[in-house]
Amino acid sequence: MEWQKLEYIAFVHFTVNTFTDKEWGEGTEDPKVFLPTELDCRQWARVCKEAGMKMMILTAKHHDGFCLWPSRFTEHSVKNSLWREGKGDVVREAAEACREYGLKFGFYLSPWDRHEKCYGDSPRYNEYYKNQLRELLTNYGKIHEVWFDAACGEGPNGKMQIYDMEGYVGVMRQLQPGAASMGPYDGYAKDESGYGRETEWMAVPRFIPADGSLYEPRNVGQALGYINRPDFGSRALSVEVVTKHHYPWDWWVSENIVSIRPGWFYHASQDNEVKSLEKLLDIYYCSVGRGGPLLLNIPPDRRGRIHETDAQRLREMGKVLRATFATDLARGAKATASQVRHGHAAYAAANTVDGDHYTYWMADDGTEATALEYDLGGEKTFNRVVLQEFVRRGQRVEEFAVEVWDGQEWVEAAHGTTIGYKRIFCIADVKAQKVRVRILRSRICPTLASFGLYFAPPVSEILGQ
Ligand code: FUL
Repeated sequence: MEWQKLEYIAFVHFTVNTFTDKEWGEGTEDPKVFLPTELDCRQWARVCKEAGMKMMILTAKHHDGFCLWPSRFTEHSVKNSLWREGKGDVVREAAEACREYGLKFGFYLSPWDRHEKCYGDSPRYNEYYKNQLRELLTNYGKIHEVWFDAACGEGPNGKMQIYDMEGYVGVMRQLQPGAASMGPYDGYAKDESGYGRETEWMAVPRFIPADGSLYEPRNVGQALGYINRPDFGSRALSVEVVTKHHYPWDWWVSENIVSIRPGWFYHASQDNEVKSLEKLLDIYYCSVGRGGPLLLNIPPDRRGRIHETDAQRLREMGKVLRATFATDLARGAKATASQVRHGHAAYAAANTVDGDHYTYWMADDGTEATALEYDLGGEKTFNRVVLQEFVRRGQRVEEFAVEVWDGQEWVEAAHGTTIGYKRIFCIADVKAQKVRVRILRSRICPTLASFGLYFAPPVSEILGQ
């Protein structure tokens, strides 16, 4: 839950590809091609901070196998580049910059390695990979996320490496128990669009294999097959998973990943293809606003800096988001619920407008449809509605509506299916004193941790254009 609260995260793709103009390196690159002229991780961190991001995830090693830190286990790293005369360590500089700017730090370590000779000799390579994991998890302070990328482009004649995913995750749990993993069983990326689903269930059937490990690619693949089904999360499919296969469900968050440019790595030819502010805001509302974190990739250029265009876009995005969510107009509203669990104050409606995500409203067992009403104490104009379930008790709501009192009757302002960790609705400006949330369907008695109303001024006004 702490990890989900980060919401908006930077992905930083940087390696030899930046200098060879590739997306996937071959693994045969000369380390000397890695030569940023003005590497400045503090500039990356500053840009992330200004954008409102809470964490940075750096590609410590991409598929080409080149290490941005001087790993003891390979020569294919910054230590054989000319950058800082082979004495540099990008991972260290990035981790320190993040600490200085109050950002959390994580890394991407590609299991697929096109350089390492022992790749394909499964036990040996697994040991190599775990050794690198140990270096990164031991020498760089607190790590908050590890990205185990599932990509592998080896063809049928390529080397067949069986990843010891369970072992990899085990090393992470042992050395950094507070870190989340992208890959087996904390998060997953559905695609690379950055857009979450309209109906998003943060759950995945845990395929318990008769033989072999939980993290065996086949099992993960089977899980992903389910996740990508259009009826994923439906009652029917959920029942099928449990009754037919006897699989339990795991909490598995969909991480929304996308790059600010067409490529994951920097290419000068894409300088004019940086996503517009409008597009980035749309992605934000359709990712964070649908309950999953947004990992927005910002690739440093050959200088080792975030390009000015990207930096400017991110600064604007930060400004707009800050101005939009500056004041919660529902905070402290008079809140009532048609029903409160056991009639107890611990579950009172007021808990949804106290600004504390750990207090919540909850209905009685057996209640699946109910409503909460808010009196804002005066007319307020708003155009953003934010709801959050108390996900420590799981995700429950299947359909809900938000209505405003126009003086004569209740008028629907928003209607949705899932709420989950967070749901944000962008609606046309509406002025009202009374607002109500109707839970129309819930899988079990519903909870609500917070209800918020905001007014987003026009972007041109925020940016002074
Ligand atoms: C994919 C990789 O193949 C891409 O290069 C990129 O790193 C993306 C985030 O994940 O699997």
